[in-house]
Amino acid sequence: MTRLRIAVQSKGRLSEGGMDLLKRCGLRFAYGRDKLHQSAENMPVDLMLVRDDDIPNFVASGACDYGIVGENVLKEEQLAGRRAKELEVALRLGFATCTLKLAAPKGGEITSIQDLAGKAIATSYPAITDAYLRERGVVSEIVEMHGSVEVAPRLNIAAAICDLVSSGATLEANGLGAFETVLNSEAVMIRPAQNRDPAKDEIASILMRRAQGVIASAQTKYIMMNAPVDRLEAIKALLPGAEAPTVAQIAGRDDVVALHAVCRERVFWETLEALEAEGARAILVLPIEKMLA
Ligand code: PRT
Ligand code: ZN
Repeated sequence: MTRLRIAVQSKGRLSEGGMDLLKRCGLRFAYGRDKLHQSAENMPVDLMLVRDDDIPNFVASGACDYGIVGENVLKEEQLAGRRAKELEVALRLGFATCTLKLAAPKGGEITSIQDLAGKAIATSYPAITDAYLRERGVVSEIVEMHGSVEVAPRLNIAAAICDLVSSGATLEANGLGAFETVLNSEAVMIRPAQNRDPAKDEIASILMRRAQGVIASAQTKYIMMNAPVDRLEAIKALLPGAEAPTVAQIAGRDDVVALHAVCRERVFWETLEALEAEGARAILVLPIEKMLA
């Protein structure tokens, strides 16, 4: 029987998020994970656990059908002219978000990309960095490093760096300031753009439809409250990303109704306080576990 093979990072920032997403999509894996393979017990899906940098090539070569990888790695492989050019993004997964940024020592002479002309830039993403600068007419020397890129300026290996940033703590700790965003990235599901096996695509489409529900429900909340009838319109207007809330009678009351709504955007404390100020009471915000839109 046909089985879908997905490449997932074996350990690192993409592995936990990737495995978690697949499990939330209903895949169950047997205990006793072998080093390279894992098979779902309840769906025709196998995982291949590898280094993230190898994932585009594994999918492009047909060793795997789909893969979960950061857009930064996909783009690097595509620009470096390897087989990854024939890949496409099937679904954006909404985790492992980060930004590839150019940064240089704070208070130093480099504050914009023009200052990088003729200078050395350390990065793990040489193809992306080079293409970005060339498109802007800046010619620099790219120094390829794999790991601890942030120490390069201090060691005089390079004048600036181009590295991934999430919280910004690493740049801060190394006295570096970012001055240009090169790429925004998140985890994506990739596949070959052409010549896919329709039977495998069918399995993948079930999985991706579930994944869309998981991703959407992670940001979505169910909100319930008692609302004064005369403030109903003002209260509805405060609900973030809610479509047509449900309004229900409360037994024995004609001044207050029960209001239920699905909010497709984050619900902050400020929103709850604003609702309360409009007279809403007994406000509950509940997580949504699964959702089919
Ligand atoms: O062994 P393998 O090659 O599989 O793992 P890896 O070391 O290449 O990958 P890993 O697990 O570090 O990252 C995998 C993917 O996670 C990356 O390709 C990105 O798509 C994504 N990601 C998201 C990040 C970050 N956030 C991130 N902050 N990858 C790396 N970082 C590093 C960054 O390089 C820098 O050193 O974290 C540091 C900065 O973090 P802050 O929070 O201090 O800004
Ligand atoms: Zn890697």
